[in-house]
Amino acid sequence: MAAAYPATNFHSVNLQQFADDVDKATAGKLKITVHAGASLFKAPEIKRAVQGGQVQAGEIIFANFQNEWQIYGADGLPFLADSYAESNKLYAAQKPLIEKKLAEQGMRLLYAVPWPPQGIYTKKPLASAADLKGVKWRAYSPATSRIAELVGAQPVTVQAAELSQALATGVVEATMTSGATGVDSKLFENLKYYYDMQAWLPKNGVLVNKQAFDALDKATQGAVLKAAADAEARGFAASQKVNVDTLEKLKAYGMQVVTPSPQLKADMKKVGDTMLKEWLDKAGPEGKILIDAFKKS
Ligand code: PCA
Repeated sequence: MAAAYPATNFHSVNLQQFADDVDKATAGKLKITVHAGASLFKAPEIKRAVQGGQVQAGEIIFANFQNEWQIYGADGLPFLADSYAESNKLYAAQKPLIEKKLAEQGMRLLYAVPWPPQGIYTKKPLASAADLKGVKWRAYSPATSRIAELVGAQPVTVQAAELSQALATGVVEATMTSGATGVDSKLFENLKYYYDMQAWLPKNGVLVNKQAFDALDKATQGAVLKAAADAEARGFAASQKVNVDTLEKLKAYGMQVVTPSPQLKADMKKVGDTMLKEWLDKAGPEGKILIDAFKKS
């Protein structure tokens, strides 16, 4: 099992628990070794590695793969689904499409868990989005790069495993991510402000190579699916708890955790509106069906 985030991150802890549950339920017949921290493959390489069978399973962040297929990026769009309840609804609408696409790609979705809501980390205070002009902005996905372009910042794509170093060396000076990654990557060492935008909740998905899964006997497959369903429910609850806890930790480390001004919020909402339009243009009829299903739910 290849994973991209540190072993102490709540997604990784949940994944380890999943592996332990499978071990127990199969009386040691199926052992899953979690390789966290992008130690096996870098975040953007994990999906292909699972598809090609270099590793039997892996955890990805769907939003990283928006350029491959727009539907993967739906949960990375600012202010489309910006609470846990909305995230759940969007997942329900996305899930059948993602399962079908992954099946075509020779994989199977085991479970998905949202990151906590995304906010903006900066060195200097932000009155409005104009204060982001020219700022070296760390992106982790096509959508977070696009946000930078729309506010006039300079996007640099850096995955979480390299974020601390990119900040320490001055390659980047702002980012948009969760409180969880803020704590994981000690963003308070280089940045001073966290604007709690609650803009979107990107999901991680745990995938298994279909051939590897099909090769398991029926009882083992059942144990994996049961442990996956448990991990999904456990992860959803953990994400909400981590959201509260990490914002408290950021404050304890001296970070200013700020409610965005109405102007900043309005500016970012406008960015979100533009991005949804662009996304719908690229996603075509499938995208419209997804958004309609989500809005109706
Ligand atoms: N942390 C990951 C993705 C979303 C999040 O909250 C990151 O910053 O790379």
